[in-house]
Formats: sequence, C-alpha cells, structure tokens
Amino acid sequence: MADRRQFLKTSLLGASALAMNKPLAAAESATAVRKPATVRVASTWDFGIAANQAAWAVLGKGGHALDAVEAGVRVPEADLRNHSVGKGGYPDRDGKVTLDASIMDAEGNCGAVAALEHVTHAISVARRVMERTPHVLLVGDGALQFALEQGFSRENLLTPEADKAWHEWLKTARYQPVINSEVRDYSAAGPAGLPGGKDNHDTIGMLALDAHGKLAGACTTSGMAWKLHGRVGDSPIIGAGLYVDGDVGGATSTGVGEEVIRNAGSFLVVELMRQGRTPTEACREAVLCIVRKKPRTAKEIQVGFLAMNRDGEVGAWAIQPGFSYAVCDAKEQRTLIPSKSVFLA
Ligand code: SD4
Repeated sequence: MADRRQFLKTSLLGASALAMNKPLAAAESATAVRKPATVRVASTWDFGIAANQAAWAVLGKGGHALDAVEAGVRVPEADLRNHSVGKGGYPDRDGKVTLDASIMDAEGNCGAVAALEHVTHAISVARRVMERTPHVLLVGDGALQFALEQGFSRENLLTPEADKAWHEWLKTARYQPVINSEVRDYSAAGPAGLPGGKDNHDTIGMLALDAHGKLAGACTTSGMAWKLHGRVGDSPIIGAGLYVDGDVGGATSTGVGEEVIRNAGSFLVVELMRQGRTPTEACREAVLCIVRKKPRTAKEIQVGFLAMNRDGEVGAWAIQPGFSYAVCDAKEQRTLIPSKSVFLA
C-alpha cells in the first residue's frame, strides 16, 4: 500500500513537472527560432505616414519606443485638418470636443485619459498618468484638473471648421447620436467618404519596436463625431483600443469602439499572437469574432486592428474595405498598406 502511495506521488509529481515544463519548452523553442527584431513603427490610416516620420526621428537614432509613439501620435493631435484626433476633432452632440488616449510599454506600464476637454495632446497627459500617478485612467474633469496641474495649457479645441460641421449636423440630426457615422458618411458621400478615405478616417493607433528590442503603443482620438456627451470609446481602454505585451507583441484598433470594447479586441489580438498566430492572422481572427457575434451590425460598421509582434512583423485586418496602415523602418519610410477585410469592396 505504502509503495503504491509512493508510486502515485512520484508519478503525479513527474506528470506535473512535465506539464509545467511543456509551456517552458515551447517558449524556449520559440526563442530559439526567433528572427532578429527589426526597428519599425506602424500606425493606422494614411495620416500615420506623417506620424511615423516623427516616431522614426526618435527610433532611427536609437531612441525608446515609448518616446517614439508619443512623439508620433502628437502629429495628428496637433493637425487641425484632421477631424478625428486631437484639436480640430469633431465635437460631441453638445458641441464639446472630448479626447480619449492611451499609452503602454513592454513591461505592462500604461496610462490613459478619457473624455478629456481643452488639452490638445491627450497622449502626453496619458503618459503623465502612467508615470506620475499610481493610476491607469483619469476621466473628464479629473483628467483636465490633472493636466492643468501638470502644466498643460487650457485651449479651445473646437475649430471654426469643426463648429460649422457640427451646426450642419444639428440641422438634420434631431440630436440623435449615430453609432456608425463613418459608414453613413460612406453611403452619402461616395468614395471620398469611405472609411479610410480622404476625409473620413478616425483614431490613430501606433505600435513601435526600438533598437533595444522594446515595444510600445499609443492610441488617441476625438472619438465618434456627435456622440453623447461623456461617451468613451475603445481608445483609452487598455485591452480594447490598445494592448502591449513585451514578450508577444502589441495591437491597436480603429473604428466603432463599442464593438472593440465588447470583445476586448486588442487584448484578444495579442493573446492570439501568443498562441502562435502571425499579426495578420490574429487581427483577422479578432475581426471575425466581432462579425460572428453580430453579423447584421457588422455589415454597417467598420473596425480595424493593427498588430506588431516582438520581431517587428506587422499585420492588419478590418471588417470593411478602406482601412490602411502606414509602416516605417530603415528600408521603407513612407509605406501605406491597404488592409484586407471581411467584406470586399
Ligand atoms: C472610438 N475607435 O472612439 C474610436 C474612434 C471612433 O468611430 O469613434 N470611430 O470608438
């Protein structure tokens, strides 16, 4: 009997040691075949080209990915022609411009602001939340109070052009927020209004891998035009609009944030990469998750994911055609790649 107990104990110990070693062995073999990392930055939409240039100014001289993504996304935040990020963004249905942003590094440090008013560079406030508070997310008045305490200046973010567009919207909208305003614009405005078209793209999400082998990501937006005051999208929600795991990769999203939040989208993409998917495969699977859950809604909306693994490989996938992403590295500085999509043009 004693022998049998000893046998069982030994076998169980052996089995659990084997089970514990299994993921370790897999991780080791993954390390063994790992390609050398490529210093690279990628970001959503065509405005990512200019943003990538600013990020590359940091990365190209051996700078840190976290500094690069912050510097990069500050470009569209300050661009008044851009109506979906930072100053000049379209307001909510009450005429208030409210910004959402998040930033994350390879070690899991992260910071975010949501429904922030009167400060152009929401991403830099998000970074301060990460580095100078014990918190992850500050919202609304509290986020503004913190930003002002940190020395950010108070500005009017509603430009005359955005104000005019809001008044136009008020004429016919009956004060109803619309979840898929991008796709509606698409049918009304023709090709220029396609999600990803000249005047109709949203959030910038950016992922970078630096010469030290570190990943970082940033995501910033003025959110959905004409939204309810106080509405927060996916962009400042860690795991939804942005997620980075230094051992695996990073992901970011654009499009209708509600569906991304419902599916913990960027976290899902990173976890799929952890299980061995390429960035493209992981983005595709995450998009299909959204489509499968709500096939009818999916026909009407756009969601796109962009991912980079720890080797610097980049991939993307979207629900609708029109999504594109910009990639910049030592070889190619201004590449714009059309994403594949579930539905075809
Ligand atoms: C958000 N993903 O707030 C962002 C941008 C957007 O429609 O509004 N897209 O949901």
